[in-house]
Amino acid sequence: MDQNNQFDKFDRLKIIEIAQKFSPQKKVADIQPFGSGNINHTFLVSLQESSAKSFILQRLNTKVFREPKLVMQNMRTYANHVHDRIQNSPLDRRWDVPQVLHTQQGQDYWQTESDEFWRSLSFIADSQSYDVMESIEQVREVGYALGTFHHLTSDLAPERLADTLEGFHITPRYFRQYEEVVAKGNIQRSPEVDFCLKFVSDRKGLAHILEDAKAAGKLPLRTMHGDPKVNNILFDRQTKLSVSVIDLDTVKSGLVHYDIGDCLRSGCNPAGEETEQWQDVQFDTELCQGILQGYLSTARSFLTEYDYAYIYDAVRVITFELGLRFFTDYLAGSIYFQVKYPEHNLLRSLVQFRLLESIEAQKSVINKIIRDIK
Ligand code: ADP
Ligand code: GN1
Ligand code: MG
Repeated sequence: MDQNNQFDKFDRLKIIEIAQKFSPQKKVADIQPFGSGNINHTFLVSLQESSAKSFILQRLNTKVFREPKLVMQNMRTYANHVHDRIQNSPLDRRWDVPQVLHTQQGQDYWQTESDEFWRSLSFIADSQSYDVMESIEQVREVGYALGTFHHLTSDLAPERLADTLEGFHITPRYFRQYEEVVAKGNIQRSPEVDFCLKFVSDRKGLAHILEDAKAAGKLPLRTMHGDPKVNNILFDRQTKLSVSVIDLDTVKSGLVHYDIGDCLRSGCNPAGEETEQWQDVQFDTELCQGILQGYLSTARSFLTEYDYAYIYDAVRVITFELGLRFFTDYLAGSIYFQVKYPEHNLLRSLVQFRLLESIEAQKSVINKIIRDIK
């Protein structure tokens, strides 16, 4: 299988065979690549019985998640916690958690002879995700979804979750990795690369803001999602309400600010993070207000004064961090994020850096939105 989720006949038959392990009773009809994630390979599995429910099959990227069994352990801890919490105090609307499917041997994964790690999840019924937000109603739902995730896990002690990806969202660490890659030399210069090098050098100071606040005890460790960009939130096709937060591989102990920042970064960029028109990228402050309204409708109860004080920093730090991660990966030869062409990660970093410039230019508007919404 190549990096772009393309697969040939041989792959297809092999993947169908693997999918069958998670469906001991019903025969698999077909598999199709699904979604647009940058890390794992995702397939939608359909079954021959037309009334039977399709499910999701994923090959976990074990270069990223080196201990995939811990990822599954966290998913269980999370799912059990949320199940109990909703049983004890039901939400006033539909909310689903993907169920992990088991093989006939009772395992929640299938490991191949060549050590590929596969798992299956129930398909969240009648749902769909979007790569780019289209309306205020939609972004309010995105905010609601993240707020609900934080609300439901606010009493899940973060120590109960394993660290599935060491260094994930520790911005100074990404900065050190960047410096190491640059120090190796061999950088192919171009106007875009020079722009990024200068951009990062001008904003070094950003990398420490959230980690310093954590060290000073201003921001506590909580259970965080780690990756709540908009296409990891599912919407009900009929009601258009958000119904689930998926992609639970990075649920672990951390700062909820990385989540809030990531949700704003991805939700307030109407051009989307894959646009080729990077120079036109803008941070939309109306969408920002919508996301925060939705978020606070469920998350207000556990936020402190410091939490509010760091929301603006959260959005600029995470945007910087992601731009830095894409740029470093480009310089290192695109070994982490899946790419469709050699300059893909460079373009992605330009999009994030341009978004950050737009955030910086609207600092006072964003801070006013945060003040008014508290
Ligand atoms: P990645 O880590 O590669 O981003 P995801 O877990 O986010 O993988 O899955 C990729 C896409 O597949 C999602 O954006 C979503 O569209 C779809 N998807 C994943 N899991 C489910 C599920 N349980 N139900 C419905 N759709 C899903
Ligand atoms: C990756 O897996 P996916 O595509 O939802 C990445 C996130 C980035 C995101 C940018 C484990 O998310 O951190 O913000 O790409 N996930 C991991 O699109 O690194
Ligand atoms: Mg995803």
